[in-house]
Amino acid sequence: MTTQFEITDDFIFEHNKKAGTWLVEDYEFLGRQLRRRGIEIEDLTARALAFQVAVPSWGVGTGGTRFARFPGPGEPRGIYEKLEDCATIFKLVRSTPAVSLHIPWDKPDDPAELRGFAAALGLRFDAMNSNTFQDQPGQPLSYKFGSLTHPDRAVREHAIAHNLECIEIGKTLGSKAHTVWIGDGGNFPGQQNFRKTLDRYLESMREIYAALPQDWRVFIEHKLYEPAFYSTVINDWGISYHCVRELGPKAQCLVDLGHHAPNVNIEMIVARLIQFGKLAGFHFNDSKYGDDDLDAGSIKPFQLFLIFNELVEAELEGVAGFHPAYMLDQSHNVTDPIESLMMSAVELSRAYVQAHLVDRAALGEAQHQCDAIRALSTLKQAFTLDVAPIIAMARQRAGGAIDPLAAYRSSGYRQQKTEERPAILGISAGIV
Ligand code: PSV
Ligand code: MN
Repeated sequence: MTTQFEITDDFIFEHNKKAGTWLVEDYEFLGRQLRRRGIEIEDLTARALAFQVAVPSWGVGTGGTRFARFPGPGEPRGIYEKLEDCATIFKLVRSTPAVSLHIPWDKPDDPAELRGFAAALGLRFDAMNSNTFQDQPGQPLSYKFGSLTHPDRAVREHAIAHNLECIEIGKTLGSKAHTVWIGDGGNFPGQQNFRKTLDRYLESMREIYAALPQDWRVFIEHKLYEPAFYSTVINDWGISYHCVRELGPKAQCLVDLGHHAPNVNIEMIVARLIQFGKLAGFHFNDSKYGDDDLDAGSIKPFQLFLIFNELVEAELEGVAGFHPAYMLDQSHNVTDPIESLMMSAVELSRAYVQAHLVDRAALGEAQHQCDAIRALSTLKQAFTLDVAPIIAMARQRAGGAIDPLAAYRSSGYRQQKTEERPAILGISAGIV
């Protein structure tokens, strides 16, 4: 393989020198401010250093809508180039050491080799993702009217076999979880029998569950609508919860932030799932109208904070069985995907650190005294504090960039990749 351009540690170090002055000043000032509140800034920086989120293999390609996809220059043309981009994100932000793989979009010919390639870049593999919402070229049976819930047993078996294959690949890659999202549902009243489709789903999922290695989990991802516009089989967290209960302890509910009706109280769903020991983890993104797949924290940062407030509370309490998998799931249609994923990872670190700022004793007291205003202002006090110096310091200490966006842009990475990766026709690198 010819040498590929990469952003070096030296480059990041030199870039940081320019931003370093203000960082030390701001960090010291914030440290003094926090000390007045009885908080030690170094404890928060340690939290920021520990926070990790996986990036989606499919997210580094330019996404699209059902109308069009506008490919960007220097897009990765296969999984090896996608991993290069994931490694670039990791180098700059240092909180994204894992990649969540989508099969067959990013199916490796040689999973063991891919694992080695990733490891050499400092990356590992997070949850696997199956795809039975699309027909693959030459596929003998179609998913047009469903996959795991299709009335025809042969189609269901085909979809089950695909999921088992994902688990097999994942075993070689070192993954420990499998995520199942199906697009199954109906577009017209009467098209599907609601009870029968759910029965068939559970029957199929039992076979997938039975194939899980002993130390794996299976994540069930619900979604309100799309591609089915009238009824979706696994439409909300209630159905998802019912299914994971039916399946057993290795099954948990995955929350994709875009998969709910507008204004749904997602943080409360998160709290419920934590309480029931069934929170698998997240597909983080943001949305204004539906499953927009916008960048995390770009539309409703307060909601993101409130979700992390629940997560941090559970973490601090040491709730049994609480180990959520954090992943991004976004579609970058008009931005450079590397920039979007970096900035989203930063937004998640921000929400995580802010949630650690909540004065939990004051909140508990306000709740006990039914003092709604004090409870809200306790949360707002944490949410409105600018913790940028903390997360920038954590990045720098981990060898990442103080200002990842500026460092990335000045590195010329995308221009270099544009030369190294001449476009090939027909790739569909992002979400279609
Ligand atoms: C479906 O909208 C989803 O959120 C699922 O996680 C898919 O695997 C992913 O997007 C990619 O399309
Ligand atoms: Mn998702």
